[in-house]
Amino acid sequence: MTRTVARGIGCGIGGAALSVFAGSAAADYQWNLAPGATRVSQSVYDLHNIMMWIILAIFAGVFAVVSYSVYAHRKSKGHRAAQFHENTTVEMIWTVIPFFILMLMAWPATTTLLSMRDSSNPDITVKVTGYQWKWGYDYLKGEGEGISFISALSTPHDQIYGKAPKGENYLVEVDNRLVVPVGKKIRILTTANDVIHSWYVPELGVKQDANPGFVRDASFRADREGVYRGQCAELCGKDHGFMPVVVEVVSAEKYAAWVAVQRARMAAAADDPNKKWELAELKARGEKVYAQNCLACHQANGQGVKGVFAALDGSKIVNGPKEAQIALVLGGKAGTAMASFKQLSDTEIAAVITYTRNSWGNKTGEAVQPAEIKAQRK
Ligand code: HEC
Ligand SMILES: [Cu+2]
Repeated sequence: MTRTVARGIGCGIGGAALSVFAGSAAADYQWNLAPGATRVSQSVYDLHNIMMWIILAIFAGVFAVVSYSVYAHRKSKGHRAAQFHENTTVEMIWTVIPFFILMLMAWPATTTLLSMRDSSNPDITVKVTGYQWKWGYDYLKGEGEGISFISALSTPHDQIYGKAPKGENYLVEVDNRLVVPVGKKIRILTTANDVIHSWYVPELGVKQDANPGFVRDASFRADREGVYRGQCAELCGKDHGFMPVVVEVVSAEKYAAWVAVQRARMAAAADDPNKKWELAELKARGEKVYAQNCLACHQANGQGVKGVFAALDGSKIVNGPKEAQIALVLGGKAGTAMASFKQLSDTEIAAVITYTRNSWGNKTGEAVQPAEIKAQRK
């Protein structure tokens, strides 16, 4: 499967026209939209091509008449401009013909739009949550129900900062892909935790905004197995370009196997909230939680970004009473980029707080236990 993202986003009318002339569209569809892997994305693609031909025909017709008129009735041949206005016949013609052309275009466009909006009778329902800057997937209904994970960019920092050559799927690769079975109707419920994001996979014909406080839906049924890549398509802050979407469409058997593996992984990872942890254990676990959830703003060295993201190294809150810090991480701080992290487990929050209280220059020597987080949850 070739990469689509640049194509999907970068396609302009000029590009599409070029590919129409290029003839072998399949070989050179760099310039065109992706035909995609669903019926909807195929009809979006066809729709686009039909419109291009109609536009080209109108362009050619109008341009031919104008060119002919300019040439055949030029002043040097002694032609004089006609002086008339309000010609009912002409006005009728130029109203009726465009009306029929518009009808001709509206019919397939409306059919496609209606099929895009139809998310009835899904086989599998997945809630997609946009976070600054990653995606959360919760399988709500259908085979795989209960599976839940976070999907974050996996492109190494060295590639991003130019210290290593860029890989094949630069900025469109993730640690955990959304895996779905081929030929099944997948309903996506989108929402967001902080700001507006948009879940966009051109080859699946889905682009759906994810709004905080609202749930929207979309659906797709992939006809072909493969890996389909997209990106967040709603400017959502500093790392907007770093929260790609990767969907892996697999056979029914592979999907069943994937579900089994996820179930086992989740069972193994389920932490006993009453377990008493050692400080070193918590810190090690917390470092991972920090890298996944906090590092983008507060930075690896805990210094944050001056004037934008508070420093945790030397912070009064991080070195003060732990209740206040727990409350902040659980509840976030209204009106700032510091969002609530209540979606993390008690153990994860305990670990990340312990990590921040015992890293860089912070030396409280205190471990925060999962039970303390649980007690403070409302
Ligand atoms: C999207 C950016 C962002 C992310 C991600 C983020 N924070 Fe924050 N955080 C902020 C901002 C901004 C503030 C300052 C809020 C204010 O104005 O008081 C802050 C403040 C804090 C403070 C208080 C610091 C002080 O002295 O005021 C703590 C503690 C903290 N964050 C912990 C965390 C932890 C733990 C995580 C990860 C689980 C995290 N933050 C993730 C943006 C972020
Ligand atoms: Cu986003």
